[in-house]
Amino acid sequence: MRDSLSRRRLLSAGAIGAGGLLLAGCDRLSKPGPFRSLLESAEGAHFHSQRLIIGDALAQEFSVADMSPNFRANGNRDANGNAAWLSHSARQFADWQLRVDGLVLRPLDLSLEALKAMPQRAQITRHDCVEGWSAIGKWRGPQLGAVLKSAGLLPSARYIVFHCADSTGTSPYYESLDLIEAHHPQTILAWEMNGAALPIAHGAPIRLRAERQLGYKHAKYVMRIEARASLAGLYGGKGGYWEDARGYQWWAGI
Ligand SMILES: Nc1nc2c(c(=O)[nH]1)N[C@H]1C(S)=C(S)[C@@H](COP(=O)(O)O)O[C@H]1N2
Ligand SMILES: [Mo]
Repeated sequence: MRDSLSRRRLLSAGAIGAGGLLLAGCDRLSKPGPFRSLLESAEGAHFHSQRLIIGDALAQEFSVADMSPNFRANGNRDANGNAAWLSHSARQFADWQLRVDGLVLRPLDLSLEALKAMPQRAQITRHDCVEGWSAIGKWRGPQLGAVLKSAGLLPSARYIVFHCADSTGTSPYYESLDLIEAHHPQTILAWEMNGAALPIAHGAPIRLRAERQLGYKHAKYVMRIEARASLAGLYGGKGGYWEDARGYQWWAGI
C-alpha cells in the first residue's frame, strides 16, 4: 500500500518534470465531462500536474494545542479607504450584506446573520504566506459551495471571483478560484477566527479560507462574490491582486 503510493507520487513528480506528460495517458481525463472541462479552463502544466497529485485531498488539520499564540495580520489591516466598508464597520456590520452575482440564477444579498444561519464548518489549519511565515488558527463559517448552490451557478461559470473592500494605491484587492477549489470542503467564508468574531485586521466581516492554497489567495474584507466564465478583462486579467502586481502564480497550491 505504502510502496505503491510513494511510487505513484514519484511517477507524478516525474510527470511534472516532463511537462505533464502523465496527462496523455490518464483515462479519466480523456473522457469528455465536467472534470476535463474544468481542467481545460485553467492554464499551465504545473497546475494540471498539481491537480492530479492532490485530487480531492484535505489540507492538514490541527488540534487546539497547536494553535499559534499570535497570528500576525499581513497585507492590508483595514479597508478604511472604502467608504461603504468604513460605515459598515462603524455599525459592527449590522446591515452589511455579501453580494453574490455574475453567472448565477439567483443573485443574492446575504447578511452576516444569514451566513451564520447556514451549516457551519470549523477547521484548525496552517496559513502559509509566501513572505516566509506560517501560523495555525481556527476558522469557522459556511462552506462556499453551499453559498454557490443557493445562488445556482449557470453552466457557463468557470471561476469564482472575490471582490474585496480594500485597495493598494488604485488597485483593489481581489482573488479567484476555479470551481473545484471553490467547492472543496475546506473552502469557507470565515466570519469567526479563534472562537471570536473575525477581527478587522484579519478581514472583517468575512474572509475566504481556501486551505490548500497559499496565504494571498485567502481574500479578506470580501464584499462581493462573482461567478465568471473567464478572468480576462478583469483588472490585470491574471485572477488576483498579487498575480497582476507581482506575477504570483494563480494556482497557489501548497
Ligand atoms: N483583501 C485582502 N486580502 C488579503 C490581503 C490583503 O492585503 N487584502 N493579503 C493577503 C496575504 S499576502 C496574506 S498572507 C493573508 C494574511 O492574512 P492575515 O492578515 O489574516 O494574516 O491575507 C491575504 N488576503
Ligand atoms: Mo501573504
